[in-house]
Parts: sequence; structure tokens; C-alpha cells
Amino acid sequence: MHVRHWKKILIPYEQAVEELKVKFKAIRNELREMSEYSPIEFVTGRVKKVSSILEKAQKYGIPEDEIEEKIEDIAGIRIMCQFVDDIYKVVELIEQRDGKDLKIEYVKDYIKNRKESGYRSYHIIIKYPIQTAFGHKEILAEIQIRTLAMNFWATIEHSINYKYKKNVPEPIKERLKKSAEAAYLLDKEMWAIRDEVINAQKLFEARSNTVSSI
Ligand code: 0O2
Repeated sequence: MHVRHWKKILIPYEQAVEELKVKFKAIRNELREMSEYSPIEFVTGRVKKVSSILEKAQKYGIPEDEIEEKIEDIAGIRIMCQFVDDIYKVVELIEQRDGKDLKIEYVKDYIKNRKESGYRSYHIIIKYPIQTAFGHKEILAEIQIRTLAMNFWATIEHSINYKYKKNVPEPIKERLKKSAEAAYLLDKEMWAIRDEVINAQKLFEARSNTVSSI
């Protein structure tokens, strides 16, 4: 299929990513404006590059006309949280929307079932309705929910894998496994002092608001 043709296919996916980013950022802003704790720290999103889509299709032997129904992460949203239990709060928020503005297809909990690489994250595959210039369409999207520590590790590991085209030298692989464990321990330690951290952040925010209103 021609790249120009793919660009047209990807338009609804771009729209979905933009809409979903706005929706999740709105949850965070609303809670912060009400001086409530937000389990969402920040949100990013991307549409997979055509080259990566075709690479993945080839890897799994997916014919081009089945790509849209079989590749679930053409549209991807990433939600970053401070603490592990925030991830499950975000999951609840998404579950509350099931059947409303999105449909949950299934979930992959790589936090309870860490991947062999050391990867941890919670994935939700959704169906999302889009109104385009050519009519109504439902697309698949993947929401990845992770802590800042999980995101740090995954971002680094992803670039190392990209550099070595998956043939990562054994010593580096070992280091990555060790750092995955360090990220896990960091999450555990931060979780243990979670209430203390949240109280400190509240104080800090209240002080900043007072200073900025003088
Ligand atoms: P990108 O650049 O983020 O789009 P597969 O994608 O073949 O590994 P599957 O079954 O399609 O496997 O989905 P899975 O395992 O849920 O992974 C989808 C996405 O999760 C990946 O997309 C990554 O973003 C992330 N991910 C999964 N496993 C790992 C891992 O071991 N390390 C890192 N850093 N990220 C991972 P893409 O397409 O790989 O890349």
C-alpha cells in the first residue's frame, strides 16, 4: 500500500490520540483545580510510524488489509503516575467510562506479570469512536499506564533495543535487568512514604499559590 494511502488511514488515529490526550489531561486539571490529589501526573500520545506498523505486520504475518483490526497500538496513549496504586486508580477511572465514550476490549497487567525483559506497565486496549469528515469510525487504541520509574526504565530500554536492533549484548541486558529491579525498588520505597510525599506536595502547592497571588 502506498504511503499516501496510509496517511489517509492514519488521520482518524491522529484525531483519537488528540482527543484522548485532552480527556485525560482534563481529569488531572480538574482534580488539581479542586485542590484534590491527581493520580495522573502527565499524559503523552503518539500515532505509530507507518514503517513501524508495516514492520510489526510483517513480524506477525498480518496481511495489509487486516492491519487495522489486528495491530492494537497504532494509536497509543501513555499515562504517567507517581505511585503504583495511582495506576489502579486510573484503571478504575477508565473502567467507569467503559460503554460511555470508549469500550474496553481487554487488559494486560505487566505489573503483576512483569515481562521477561523486566518491563512493567498496565495496558488497556480500547475501541474508540471517531467522527471523521468521511463518517463514523471505530478504531483500536492502546492506553499504557505506568509510574515515572517504569517510564524511565522503558524509555531507556526501548532506545537500547532500537540501537542494537534487539540483539542487545549480554552485559547490557544484565544491567537492564538490574535497573528494572532498581526501578521496582524505587516504586516500592516511594509507595511506602506516599502519604508523606503527597502532604509535602500539597503544602508546597499551597505556598506557591499564596506567593503567586501576592
Ligand atoms: P512503540 O515504539 O512503543 O510503539 P510487541 O509489540 O510485539 O512487543 P504486543 O503483544 O503487540 O507485543 O503488545 P505488548 O507486549 O502489549 O507491547 C506493546 C507496547 O508495549 C510496545 O510497543 C512498547 O511500547 C511496550 N512494551 C512492551 N514490552 C516492552 C519491553 O519489554 N520494553 C519496552 N521498553 N517496552 C515494551 P512497540 O511496538 O514495541 O513500540
